[in-house]
Amino acid sequence: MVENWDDFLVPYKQAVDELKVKLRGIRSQFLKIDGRSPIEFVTGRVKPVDSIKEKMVRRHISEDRLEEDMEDIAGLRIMCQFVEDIYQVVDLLRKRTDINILEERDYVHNKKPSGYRSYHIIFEYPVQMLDGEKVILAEIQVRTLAMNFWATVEHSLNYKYQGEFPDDLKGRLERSAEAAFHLDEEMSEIRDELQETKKHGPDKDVRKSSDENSHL
Ligand code: 0O2
Ligand code: 0O2
Repeated sequence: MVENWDDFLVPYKQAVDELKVKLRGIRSQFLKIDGRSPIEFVTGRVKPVDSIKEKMVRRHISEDRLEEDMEDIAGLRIMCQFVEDIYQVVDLLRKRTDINILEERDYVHNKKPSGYRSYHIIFEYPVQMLDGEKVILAEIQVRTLAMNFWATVEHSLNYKYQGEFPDDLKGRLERSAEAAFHLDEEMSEIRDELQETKKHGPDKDVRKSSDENSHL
């Protein structure tokens, strides 16, 4: 039984604070070395007690199984510019020795019926407490800015209307999610084409200058 929620949540808060620093550190390192980072920004939160209680009812989780069965009490989000960045970030996370990944859910290429897309990673994370180490479960959601835009708006509409959308509105929300994904695909294509142009640009210049030389 949870006697005091504030006390129960202390290691989760510690984990979220630590992981925000660590994940934002990846971005800083990339920017320093490369000038571009696959991580655009990072947010995190401890699930509010009301949401924990609501999810316990919805998922039939008893209070004494909370630590084992509720994976997202500590939740982080990593936002990326491009879909490809998501997989680069996931690869980086897989190599880390400070987290132990238990499960990966690829909702990027297997969207949920609502239209939701993101890559979820469930992992164990050790927190140093006064009375020793405590290993907690946590979740990282990795998504593009467009996926985040859709999920944030859909979540707030869902909250307001408690998920009871008429079917036609559900369909429109799903189509909006698809539109957001098309935007992601289009952005990736534009980036690829720009990179191609950049790659071949100097070649053209070389050809041009050698052509010019041949006239001399
Ligand atoms: P709401 O109503 O959910 O939007 P900082 O000072 O920047 O280090 P700060 O201000 O404490 O940190 O918060 P941060 O990390 O910038 O962002 C917190 C917000 O991130 C939360 O908003 C959540 O919306 C969102 N968030 C991050 N990770 C998760 C996650 O895994 N699951 C969920 N559901 N939300 C997440 P608020 O302010 O709590 O309110
Ligand atoms: P919050 O408020 O974001 O913390 P579930 O049974 O769906 O609750 P499950 O199967 O254990 O959860 O995990 P899943 O589906 O891998 O991930 C659940 C989390 O993903 C949700 O947390 C949301 O953050 C996000 N998510 C999943 N589906 C949707 C969706 O259709 N729309 C939006 N906006 N977010 C989604 P919570 O606990 O619902 O809440």
